Amino acid sequence: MRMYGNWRSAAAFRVRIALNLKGIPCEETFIDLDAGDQYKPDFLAINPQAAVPAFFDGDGPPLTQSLAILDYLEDIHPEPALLPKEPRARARARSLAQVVACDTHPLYVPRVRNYLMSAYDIPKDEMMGFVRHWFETGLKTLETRLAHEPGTGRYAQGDTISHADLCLVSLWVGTGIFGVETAPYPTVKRIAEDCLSQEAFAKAHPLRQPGAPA
Ligand SMILES: N[C@@H](CCC(=O)N[C@@H](CS)C(=O)NCC(=O)O)C(=O)O
Repeated sequence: MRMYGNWRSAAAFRVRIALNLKGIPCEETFIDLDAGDQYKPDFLAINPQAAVPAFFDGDGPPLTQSLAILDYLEDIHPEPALLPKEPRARARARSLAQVVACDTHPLYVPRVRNYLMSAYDIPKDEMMGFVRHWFETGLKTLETRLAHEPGTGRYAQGDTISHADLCLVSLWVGTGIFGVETAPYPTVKRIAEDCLSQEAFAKAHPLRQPGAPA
């Protein structure tokens, strides 16, 4: 298997963690998002959305969208399971994952940040305020839910790692990159730090990928 990713990409990070947990080898090629390599014709032919990850299992068109790739990995390699079997718990794990992947992460990807600055002439520090606002909104939602819902256990859903944790961690590491304060989110912090202490998460960490700053 192989995929196109980027060291800083939260979406590629989620996929990398699942691959590590399931023991699936995958070769990753890094696309330089800061240099705009996602807009080069060769890459647009792979993903017309100009985004990573783009994931290949054998020949044929790539799979895109990290949550769809996570579902695919779950289908072809069910063990260890990264979604609960019980329908309600499964839906809750997905709901928590989607808070991050559908409603938080899309608001701070490079194309949104760059468009804010170029189309509306918003200075970089104000754009970063926009990013931090949506980070904080996502983290606050997670914290409130995880601290109060009975489904929370050692991990976001019960005592087994699920897609919810992969997404939670992918948001959490971004707090360091974007300078978001973390003290108000102790439950998110507890789960993120527990996950990141485990090798499958640690070796997928953005700062351990080629191209990351030392
Ligand atoms: N919803 C997509 C997000 C994909 C995405 O936007 N990836 C970012 C990196 S995390 C990217 O490649 N952005 C390029 C850009 O915004 O120019 C997923 O979960 O895979």
